Amino acid sequence: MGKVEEYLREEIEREGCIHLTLIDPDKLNAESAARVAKAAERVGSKAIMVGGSLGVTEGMLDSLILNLKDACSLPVILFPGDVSNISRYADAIWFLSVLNSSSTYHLIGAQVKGGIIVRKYGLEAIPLAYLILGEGGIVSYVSQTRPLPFEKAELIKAYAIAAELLGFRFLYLEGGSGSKPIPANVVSEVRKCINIPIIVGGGIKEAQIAGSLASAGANVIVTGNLVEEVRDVEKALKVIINAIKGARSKGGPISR
Ligand code: 1GP
Repeated sequence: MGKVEEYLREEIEREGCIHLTLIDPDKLNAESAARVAKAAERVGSKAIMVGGSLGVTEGMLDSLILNLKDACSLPVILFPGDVSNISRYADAIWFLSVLNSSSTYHLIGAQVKGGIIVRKYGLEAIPLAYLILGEGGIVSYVSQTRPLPFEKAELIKAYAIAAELLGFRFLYLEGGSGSKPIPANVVSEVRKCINIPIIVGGGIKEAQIAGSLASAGANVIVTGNLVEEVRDVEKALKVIINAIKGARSKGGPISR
């Protein structure tokens, strides 16, 4: 296990549920990204994820990440939409497979191409099962995924169990950037059947939603859109992070 994963697991064990900030290089330039990262660090977000579904090149990532690193000391984790989203300057990469995609490219093809680059750059890879639910958003179109409906909890649970049995070390329940957030009951159903940490993202902009997802068993809450939309990033993130910290019960037991 690499340093970044070790750090995330320690933070999760200590706090139950943590917050990560997502920056999409297609939406924020290097300067704004640095401003967001600085604010995120100040209010207790634990890492910066960088990536997007469309319009991201390695050159864009390189300059943005170098800027981020000057502005804050949080680890930078790549969240790749494709093979073009790999930068040697990141600290780690979510090495992900879109488990409910119907395209072999998004299940294993991109990983075959990207894995060689990850090795060449010496990046820490964190194996991540990525499941797209609900409306799915743009990511479901570009990854040729038929999102799993929220009301089909049995199906979502079956995918989650398969992810754990296949050896993935984290599960990402993705509602799609800017889409309807995943209902808390879906997270609590999944929590009951797996021990790997659960990451939840997509459309989370309200404190009450972040808090209820943390109470339902999410170990990581990701917000992206929010930091692109608000004027006062620090204030907006603080509200979300305070809600996570104040949640009734937080996260759930995770396997080490
Ligand atoms: C998107 O889950 C992330 O891949 C975050 O979603 O941009 O809607 O916060 P938002």
